[in-house]
Amino acid sequence: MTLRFPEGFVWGTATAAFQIEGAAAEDGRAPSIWDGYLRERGYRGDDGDIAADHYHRWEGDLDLAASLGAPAYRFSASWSRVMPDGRTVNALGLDFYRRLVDGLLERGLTPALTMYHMDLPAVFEGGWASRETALRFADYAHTLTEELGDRVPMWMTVNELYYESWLGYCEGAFPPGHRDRDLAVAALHHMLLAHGLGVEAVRRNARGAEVGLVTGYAPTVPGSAHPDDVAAARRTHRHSNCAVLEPVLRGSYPEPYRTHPMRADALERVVRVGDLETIANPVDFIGLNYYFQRHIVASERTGAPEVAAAMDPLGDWLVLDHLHDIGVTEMRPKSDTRTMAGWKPEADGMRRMLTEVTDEYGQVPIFVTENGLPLPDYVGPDGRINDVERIAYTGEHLAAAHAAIQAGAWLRGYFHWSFMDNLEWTSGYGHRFGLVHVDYATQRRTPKASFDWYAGVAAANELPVPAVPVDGTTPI
Ligand code: IFM
Repeated sequence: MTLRFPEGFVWGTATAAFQIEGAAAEDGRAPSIWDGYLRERGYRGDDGDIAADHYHRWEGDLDLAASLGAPAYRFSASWSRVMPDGRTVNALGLDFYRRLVDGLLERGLTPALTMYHMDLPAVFEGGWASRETALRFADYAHTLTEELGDRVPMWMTVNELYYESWLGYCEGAFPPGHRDRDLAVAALHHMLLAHGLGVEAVRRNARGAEVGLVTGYAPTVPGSAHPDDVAAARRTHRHSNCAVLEPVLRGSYPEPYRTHPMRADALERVVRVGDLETIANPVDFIGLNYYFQRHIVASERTGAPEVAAAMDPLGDWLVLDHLHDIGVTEMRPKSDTRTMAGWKPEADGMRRMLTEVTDEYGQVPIFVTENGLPLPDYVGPDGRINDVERIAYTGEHLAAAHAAIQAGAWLRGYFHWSFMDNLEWTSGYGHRFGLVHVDYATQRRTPKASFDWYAGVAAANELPVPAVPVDGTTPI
């Protein structure tokens, strides 16, 4: 038995500039906020100075991508390379993306370009908390689309804006490392505004191209059947998943932002007349990144026996500042397995995500723009990387995506994260997500077993029977 995907389903892989390019100080690139942050607080001292050296090895990397046979290749441009001072175009930086786009087209690959993937130029005072950054993004988007609009058919404006704003400006877990809810709300709004301005640039300069944005989506699961936990999970869903989808698809913020006094006040200070219309500029698709579900309880119920019974006995509560003041606490649920990132693998969350979005927002065209598994991935004595766990994980998630299509979701394609091993932000180089292994000492590339498996799926447009059932029990 196989699971066949719809005709024209887009198979792809994804990467991002800062995570693979390296060449941090070359050809006029200026630092992004991640350069300094990792230097100060990074994992094992890993930084983006060399990364996978893709800036110099892009031709070989694209040859490998072409040999994979998944026709779409998602990558991002580095704003700090294209406009190092935030204002002036750096011809050498822009040239790199010209070469990359041409190289993709020459190899029969479809460029899917993310304008911004977390690596804000360090030069911007106030970062995304400042409206000026969104206005500068409009210039950057204009430059990219003016130069590449005739050759890039698929554009993504901004990646994972909810995580970047709340983790970077409230949780202090990403740069710029702030712990301030007002700043997080301002950052979220300005990133949404940047998205809307990016859509305008595509419409102006890249006629016929499609444009959307990429948002991280984590279905929420109540920690028990108690109505307070169910309500807390719903609140978290509206606060996180809908924080991006609702403004973009409906032109309004969801209720925790409109009704919670702190959020409503913070929004009132930054939203100007016309912003929501800009944010709701019609898009051609929504990109969703899926890695995990969030297990949620009402904060006052963390001591309830049924909640304690569902908890991972070794796990802590995840007391997140950005949810605490809406009465929500995230728990680590019991799980037989966990990914390196600490996430419980739950393939069914993929199906839930796609059906929830369809139920809540109608039949919007969706791409899964990221999904993948971090592993340590050792090279075996035979020189092979036999990443059977990644194959099982991806198979389960694709089966779940297929189930969502059968149930009516308009899923147009799937981009595996990632094409090649890369710098996993604060978790460093040890968390390998790639279909291609990178030996960072030699920069040697070796396709993993999952590369061949994914090539087969993409070529056939169908999935062999998943190796294990879709219940999240794969040993990781
Ligand atoms: O590596 C990241 C990527 O940059 C954004 N989405 C999640 C991935 C895995 O954590």
